[in-house]
Amino acid sequence: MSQKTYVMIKPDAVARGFVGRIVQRFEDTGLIIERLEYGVVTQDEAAQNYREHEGKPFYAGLVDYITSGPVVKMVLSGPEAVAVCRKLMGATNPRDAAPGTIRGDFGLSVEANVVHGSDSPESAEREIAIFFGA
Ligand code: IDP
Ligand code: MG
Repeated sequence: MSQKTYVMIKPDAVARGFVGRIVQRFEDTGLIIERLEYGVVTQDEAAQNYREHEGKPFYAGLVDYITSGPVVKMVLSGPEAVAVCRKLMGATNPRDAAPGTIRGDFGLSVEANVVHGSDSPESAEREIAIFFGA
């Protein structure tokens, strides 16, 4: 059954020139890129996207970082899209992410970890609405 997920190439990866290579890896999965947009995340969008982390010590830094420069926002669809993208991204901390995963290959630190991807179909629906509207 087809599923949608929200993926975002974070500011560090856009600034370092990895957009093409990262988009390629998502395309290589066979998932369909339904939406793709370059832009800057607003404070409000960042707060909505990361509301589950509000109150954590890294929250302020996370919002500052995700709004610090342009990102690439995508909606991908296909079978098990959420899990397929999470697996391709690798562990949250690039130091723990396997080689061959996007974070394992391009990540610098847990803060600058290259990509965001929805963690469930429910999160995906919510995040797609935040960044692309209902
Ligand atoms: P995820 O991006 O793999 O789903 P989450 O736990 O949802 O990971 O955290 C959201 C983002 O917050 C991470 O991608 C990472 O950039 C940042 N983050 C998570 N844990 C830490 C931490 O302990 N210190 C600093 N930043 C963190
Ligand atoms: Mg998460």
